[in-house]
Amino acid sequence: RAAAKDTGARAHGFWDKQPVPKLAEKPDQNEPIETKTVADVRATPYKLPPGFSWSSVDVADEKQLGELYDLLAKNYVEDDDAMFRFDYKPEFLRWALTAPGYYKDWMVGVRHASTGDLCAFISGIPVHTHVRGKEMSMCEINFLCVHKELRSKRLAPKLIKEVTRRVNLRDIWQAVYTAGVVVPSPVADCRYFHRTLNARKLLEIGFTRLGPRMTQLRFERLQKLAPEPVIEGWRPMAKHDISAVAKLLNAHLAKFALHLRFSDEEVRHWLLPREGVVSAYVVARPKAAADAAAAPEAAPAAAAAAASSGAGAAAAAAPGLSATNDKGETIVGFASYYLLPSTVLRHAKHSDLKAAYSYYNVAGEGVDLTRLMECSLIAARNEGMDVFNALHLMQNETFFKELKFGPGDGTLHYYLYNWKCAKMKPSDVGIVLL
Ligand code: NHW
Repeated sequence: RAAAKDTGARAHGFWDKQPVPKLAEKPDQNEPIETKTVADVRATPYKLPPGFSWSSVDVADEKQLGELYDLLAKNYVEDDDAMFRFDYKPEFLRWALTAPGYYKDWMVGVRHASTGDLCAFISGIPVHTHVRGKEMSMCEINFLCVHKELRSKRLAPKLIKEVTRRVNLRDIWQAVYTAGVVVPSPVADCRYFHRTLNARKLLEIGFTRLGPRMTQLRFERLQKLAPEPVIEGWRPMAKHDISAVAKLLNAHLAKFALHLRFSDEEVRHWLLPREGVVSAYVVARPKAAADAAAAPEAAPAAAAAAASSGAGAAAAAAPGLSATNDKGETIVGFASYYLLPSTVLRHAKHSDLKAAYSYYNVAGEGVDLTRLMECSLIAARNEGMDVFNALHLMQNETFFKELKFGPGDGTLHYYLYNWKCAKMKPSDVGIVLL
């Protein structure tokens, strides 16, 4: 909350010198802020304070993955009241960081020279990003973390400059990232919404409070969901759905001013279910039913046209999308969420909060987005999740009320590095970061 109130009045010793728009600016271009070549890039790493050394973290190595897990589990993001801290599990980190085509040297660690302990980290992975109709190879930045004992020593700017150098050496000049804090300058601001799945536990840990005149029993009843998903043809996504999901997803994402493009390999990596990490479902119509409905193929052209006209969420009314999978079924819907628990700090009874986060969802031909998301809520509840979180981006706002999501305290700001463009509405944003 405090961060969201930051209006930019304070000086930003580091960010003021970076190729990012100033907070007071209202850009209307769609272009890089600076243009350089690889020959302009410093060939050697930035100098660290004495006693520290750079160390690329090999996340394919169990021991190093464990070291990264420990650093983040104790020092990564907490809420404003320090009640919860993200607990990205090792398996999750491996998934998040071994993106197709990832580079080991974009996993930038800092170690204590004497003990070898990992004490700071930042990561980058390669992505194909579209910004207002322009496609670019970018770097997606995440997991910036400095050990609690080393805070406020300007180590974060060092990490950011070093990862920028390594990304630039691969001839990539733009990055996309999100943060709960305001620095120069967000391209969009999205709020978190929460849907209770385990009412009693959320009340016990203080995640949720009862409103006036609400009893726990009434609250529990209000949040009740059907025992099983309610859409016919809903089933876990399988390998034979990969190319159909890629078609459906890319056609859908083209509706948003800011989105990624996924290759089949990336869909396999990011969206095939991984137990305890990411869950994904499709709505599949059997071959015969699909023939009868004569569903058209995914229509990326129409969607792209809607995006370039800036139609944003209005494009939701475009003709329904569908794609045929490797078994001849027609895929008309797709839903996914990732599983990211938080540690409950200093609580006598509970040690973790099990949260599902809405990831990518497509309601295609004949599928209603609200019903699709209701199925996701039920699936997440059946997987033992306590809460289902979603940002108010893409078309998410359309189902919050009916499905009983409530607004949270947190705002997540979206950023582009070395890119100047007009600010976006949350409904223009089609990227979900982990
Ligand atoms: S956001 C999660 C960030 N991590 C956490 O909140 C974990 C807990 N906190 C910490 O570990 C998801 C530390 O407090 C951190 C700061 C490390 C956050 N984004 O070293 P100093 C991401 O990972 C600026 C951007 O003294 P510290 C995305 C701050 O404004 N800037 O602080 C990351 C100030 O600069 P200013 C942030 O507390 C995106 C300076 O750092 C920031 O010891 C990164 C202070 O440094 C944040 N979240 O350590 C940018 N937090 O100008 C990528 C603080 O205001 C850019 N700061 O004086 C693109 C790079 C690639 C480009 C490729 C072409």
